[in-house]
Amino acid sequence: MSYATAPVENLSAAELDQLCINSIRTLSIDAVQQAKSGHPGTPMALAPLVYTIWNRVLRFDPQNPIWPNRDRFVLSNGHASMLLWSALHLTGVQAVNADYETLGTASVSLDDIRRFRQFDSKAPGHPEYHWVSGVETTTGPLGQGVATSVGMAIAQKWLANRFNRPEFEIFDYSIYAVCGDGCLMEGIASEAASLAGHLGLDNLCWIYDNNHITIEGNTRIAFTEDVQTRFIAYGWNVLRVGDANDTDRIEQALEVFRKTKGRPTFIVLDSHIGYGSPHKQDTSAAHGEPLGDDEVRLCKKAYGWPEDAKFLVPDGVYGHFNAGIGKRGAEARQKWMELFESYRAQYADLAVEIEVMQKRELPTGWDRNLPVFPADPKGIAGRDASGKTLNVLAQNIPWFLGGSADLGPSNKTTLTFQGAGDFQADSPGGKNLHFGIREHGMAATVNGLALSKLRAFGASFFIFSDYARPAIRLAALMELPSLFIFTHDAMGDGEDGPTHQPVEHLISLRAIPGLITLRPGDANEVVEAYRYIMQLRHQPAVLVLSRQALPTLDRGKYAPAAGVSQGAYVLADASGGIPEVIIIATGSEVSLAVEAHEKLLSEGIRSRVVSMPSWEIFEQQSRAYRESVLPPNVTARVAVEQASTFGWERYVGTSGQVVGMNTFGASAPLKELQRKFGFEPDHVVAVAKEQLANSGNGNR
Ligand SMILES: Cc1ncc(C[n+]2csc(CCOP(=O)(O)OP(=O)(O)O)c2C)c(N)n1
Ligand SMILES: [Mg+2]
Repeated sequence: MSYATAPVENLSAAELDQLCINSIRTLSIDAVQQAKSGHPGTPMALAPLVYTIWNRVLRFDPQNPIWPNRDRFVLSNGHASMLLWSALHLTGVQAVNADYETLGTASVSLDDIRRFRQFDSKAPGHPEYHWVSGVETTTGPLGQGVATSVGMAIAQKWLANRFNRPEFEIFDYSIYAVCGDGCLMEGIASEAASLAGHLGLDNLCWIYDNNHITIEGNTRIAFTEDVQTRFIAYGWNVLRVGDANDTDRIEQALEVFRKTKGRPTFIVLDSHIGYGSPHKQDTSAAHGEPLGDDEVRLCKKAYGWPEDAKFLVPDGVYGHFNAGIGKRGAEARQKWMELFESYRAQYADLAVEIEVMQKRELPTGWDRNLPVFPADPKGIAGRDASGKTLNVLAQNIPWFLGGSADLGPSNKTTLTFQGAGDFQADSPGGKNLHFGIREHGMAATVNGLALSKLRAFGASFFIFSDYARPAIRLAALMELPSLFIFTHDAMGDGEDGPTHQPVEHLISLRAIPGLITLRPGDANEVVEAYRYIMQLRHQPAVLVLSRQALPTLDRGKYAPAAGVSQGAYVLADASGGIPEVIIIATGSEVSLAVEAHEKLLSEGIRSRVVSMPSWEIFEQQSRAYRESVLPPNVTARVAVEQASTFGWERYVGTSGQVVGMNTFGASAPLKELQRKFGFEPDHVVAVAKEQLANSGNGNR
């Protein structure tokens, strides 16, 4: 009789291990076969690894997958998602809702696995944070998971520094991330690994599935570097386990990780993709397609599994996971809860802070002392107003921190108040992160911090948002309140020229669902933008700021900057009825629009200026409000934005005009560029008049 169908009491410990491992393998194989789509090979190879981490090592309570001090498990090679769905299912992880309540149902049921990759199944194609409880971060775009894990590791260090007290190790968790060749080929992983090595993040362990296979075949065609030496050079502790089936060796290596101080650990795990498949093992054929019915039977035979059984979880498997991770996790959490109660008795304020943070709420007084900028025609740069606001917020919100990709002095994101400090290996309480010139790694790291419930920002020049975009997109997909601050928003750095002048960036970020893009028009709009952003709990924001000084508008004369919270608002209007022409502007072009408006008024033309810092926020307003700002019957409209004209038809209509950019700009002093590209009051006035003449709905 096969061990797979034997009475559980007859099984040796080794057989029980094998039973669990092969359950992961066969569930993965069956799910992919049933879906006729997916990646069976890597789950077949890494089942022993996942089994070992989850059942022997991970401090994680399946009953409460959001317990703050849990170890984190990241599957960076997200195509191998069946590993995670199997683990979440077999360990009985419970579902949690958006209000952080456990629902009393399985996170991933066997039925979900049967419906792998189908609509509404909790076993989608790739791990999706926010959709499936127990997924720590969304992965699939290779490299993102490992990079995000660096943010999680920084967060643990920071949290430990802030909250741990003698006898109270409130935060002492570890982060495990599994990755493949693809992750390690991607640049983002190199950025993140370099940063992790520099910071000596000894709470971080990456396990590299060294199978020499990617989609096009053997890695000898494109990836022949010495990965181990590379990680040694980054300052990591590098270990190697020569056989992915050797669970004891894997466990030992993980033990070495936990004892290693002062550097992260990189475990090279030599594996065979499609392990057990007589015809597909060690080939790319095992990577991304179902094995086929015949091969499935042969694999099951090789595993000593009933060949015809499908989605079989033999007796004893659930129980064995329950006795392993279930028991260990429940005990660990129970102990922690008790610890936390005595912590609360001694450190009430800190305990409250932890609880507020876990719910993504803000501490009382978070917006006190926010600056108010007096009217000033010379004004102040968006980045400077931002720097002042950030420094207030970061004092009011202890867990609000961040940094720049080496442009802190230029982005004005450096936190300069007493005690802000730098985050380094020997100063893990610092609030200034130095990401180095690694925008992509930075953005993923910010996501890792946000996943750990910190409020975090990363900064660079707006032009380099492209370098961070995949992680910004993931922040939106994950519904994380990450903040990305980008300065030098348009042609303000004139002489730097086209390589430094963003054009298509605004519209391309506006195209990301769920992302809030804000381009405030003066210093007070910057403050209001922050006020809006800080209250976001499930949406990322991109804040786009000017390098150059912008006039601070007289809010006695014009509408209050609080209108920012509606995305767009009537900033300046004509008296005597509905406007004849509307000028819509964002950011540095708002004061230009106001100047043009004043000229039009002086000529007796009823113009209106709409400041529109955020399309997305405006779209969330009621139709009545939107139509009060942009009355449908006023068709003479001009949009002014130093960026691609693409998309503005949405607000100016097909008959409207856009004063914008259709080229990459040029290298010249800003004033000259403004003249050349038409960002001057007289030009805007001329375009407005043209609109009036053409629209036929003006009075003249
Ligand atoms: C950024 C990115 N580029 C390309 C892909 C498409 N893709 C998915 S898996 C894969 C091959 C990955 O190889 P490896 O990481 O070695 O995984 P293995 O086949 O060994 O499981 C590729 C190119 C992706 N998911 N993400
Ligand atoms: Mg591979």
